[in-house]
Amino acid sequence: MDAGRAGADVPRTGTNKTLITVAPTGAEAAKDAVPALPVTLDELVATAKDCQGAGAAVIHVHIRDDHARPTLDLGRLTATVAALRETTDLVVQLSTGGAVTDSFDDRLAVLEAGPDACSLTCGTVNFGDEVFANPWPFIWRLYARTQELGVVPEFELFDLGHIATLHRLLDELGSPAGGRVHCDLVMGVPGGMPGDARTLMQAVAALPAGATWSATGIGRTSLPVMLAAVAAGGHLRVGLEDTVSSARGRPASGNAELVERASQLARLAERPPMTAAEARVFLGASA
Ligand code: KMH
Ligand code: ZN
Repeated sequence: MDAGRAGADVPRTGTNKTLITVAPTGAEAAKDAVPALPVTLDELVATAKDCQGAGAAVIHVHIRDDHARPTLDLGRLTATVAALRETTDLVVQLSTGGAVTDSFDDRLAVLEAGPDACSLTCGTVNFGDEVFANPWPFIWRLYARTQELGVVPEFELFDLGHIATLHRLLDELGSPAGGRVHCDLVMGVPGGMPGDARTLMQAVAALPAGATWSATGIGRTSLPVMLAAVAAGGHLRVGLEDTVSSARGRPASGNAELVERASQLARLAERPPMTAAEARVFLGASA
């Protein structure tokens, strides 16, 4: 693992702009509890347009069925990719994580919906009272399939051990589709790495040389992780998948509010939000 490491002082921004990803829905929050959650295709498209207007360049997509329950139905996923492409310029990143109850085969089949990009979690992690399972053989198959199909993976890292697995994956299978290694540090999951500045810097220091990275903090860790990521020159993921409030005790009005706040911080740091077209170049996703 040491061979691919670069020191914490190596800048990994890759640009003087900030990539903002919105994760608008997730698989965990219930529509009853979070009315602003986009669960229908119309709601998702409206959210996507608003979030692009607020500064997002990538959308991380989970979808729901007619009862607002998480689903990996391939027909719905394919229609969702098409609708988002028609109505926005956003890089469409489908979740291959799904819900903790989804099978490996269904999660692998997500790639057949033809997205620009996908999430690819690099290890198993306790997930509150559940387990988010990502054993090595599944990670290997999923990554190999992204290479075959030309889908750009974003490596989701919930724990420091996941970074060791990312090194092993790149060593064994080589570069991702698009040629860029972009990671997302998912911090503050109960069971994963804590969402604080010290842990963020340790994780960044362990990334493969040349990798770029975003960070997101779950729940109350959202703000500390966002502030630390901006300070360290990283990129941002925000949205109701990760946090449903904009301040203690104040539910977010919607995803666009969370994206707008991230955009303001990025501008304050003089690394304004990337456009979707810039994000495609940055991530190696085709136009
Ligand atoms: N819903 C979590 C179990 C991903 O999208 O790739 C997994 C998740 C990660 O959200
Ligand atoms: Zn997700």
